[in-house]
Amino acid sequence: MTLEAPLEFSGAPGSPYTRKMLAVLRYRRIPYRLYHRGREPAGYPTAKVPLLPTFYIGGEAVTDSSPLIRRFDAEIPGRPVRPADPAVAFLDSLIEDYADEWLTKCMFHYRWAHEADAAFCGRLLPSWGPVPLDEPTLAAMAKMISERQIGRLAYVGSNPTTGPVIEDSYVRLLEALEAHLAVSPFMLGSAPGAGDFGLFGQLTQLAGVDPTPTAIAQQKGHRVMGWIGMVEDLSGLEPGPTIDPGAIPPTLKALLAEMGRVYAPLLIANAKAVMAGEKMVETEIDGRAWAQNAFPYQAKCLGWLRDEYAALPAASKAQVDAAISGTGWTSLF
Ligand SMILES: N[C@@H](CCC(=O)N[C@@H](CS)C(=O)NCC(=O)O)C(=O)O
Repeated sequence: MTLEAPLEFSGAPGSPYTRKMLAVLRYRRIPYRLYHRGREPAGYPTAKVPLLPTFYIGGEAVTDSSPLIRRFDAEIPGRPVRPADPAVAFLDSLIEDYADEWLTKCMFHYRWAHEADAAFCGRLLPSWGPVPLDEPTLAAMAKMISERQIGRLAYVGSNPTTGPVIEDSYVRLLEALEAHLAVSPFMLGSAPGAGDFGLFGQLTQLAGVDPTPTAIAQQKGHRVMGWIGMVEDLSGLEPGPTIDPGAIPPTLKALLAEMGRVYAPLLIANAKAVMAGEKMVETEIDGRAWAQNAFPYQAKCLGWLRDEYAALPAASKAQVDAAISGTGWTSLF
């Protein structure tokens, strides 16, 4: 089946997943039409769980960037995002899942747990809309949005216990990315994968919008900031080869180690809590206490990663095992 262009979707500039999908569509050279959230044409459907971005496909509202990337690869020919090699594709899934599910904690935490960032973003988010706002309206919207989002911090696992774990992981990620981007244009070689776009989406905010994490990136992430500017529009890029999965570069290994260090133990503890019907996940991450609400969606993420691992051909599985050996990821498979 071939999907018809332009693809229509709604989203917002402050939504990391909207930015992720915009960059995917530009790289794929797929014509699109982006509606600002709430400004879709009359009568367009609403998704069961309304999230940004929402795509409108065949009269239906469809969310969730990861399966959409795979669907677009399958149904729109040319310039696929996902690597062709199964082992490389699996590493791409790990990176994408880390970005979408862990790095987003960093993004949401810095934005709403730091007073200065919350004050700034509370006013910025409504200002990104297409409607001019007078001061009383902007002030009221900023108050409403900040209060709502600060109230959601608990759901992403940002609290005084986890804050330092989240912030240290962001700094280490920047350092690992900086080292990797000194030797490789993208995470898995000379073509961007879903993991690149996932990281990009979160980093557009962390290292470009929110004052506290952007100041850290200005100190520690010059290549990262340059990379974000580039990934925004890769429509002119002619992709080169991806890495040899039998010989992954040490900087990629370090990056995978950083991702597995924090995200893998969370996935395991969360899945256990969800299976046991418990409301809270209480565990240790990076040697420190971690407590947050259990999150059924992330239990599904673990299931999808395990299914993809189980479906790998034997030779690819051996390559993946070698690539993730000695990292936290091995505990998942
Ligand atoms: N798994 C989804 C996550 C999308 C998501 O969480 N979007 C956020 C904004 S970046 C959202 O819509 N949150 C609810 C809200 O803002 O009301 C994806 O990959 O697209």
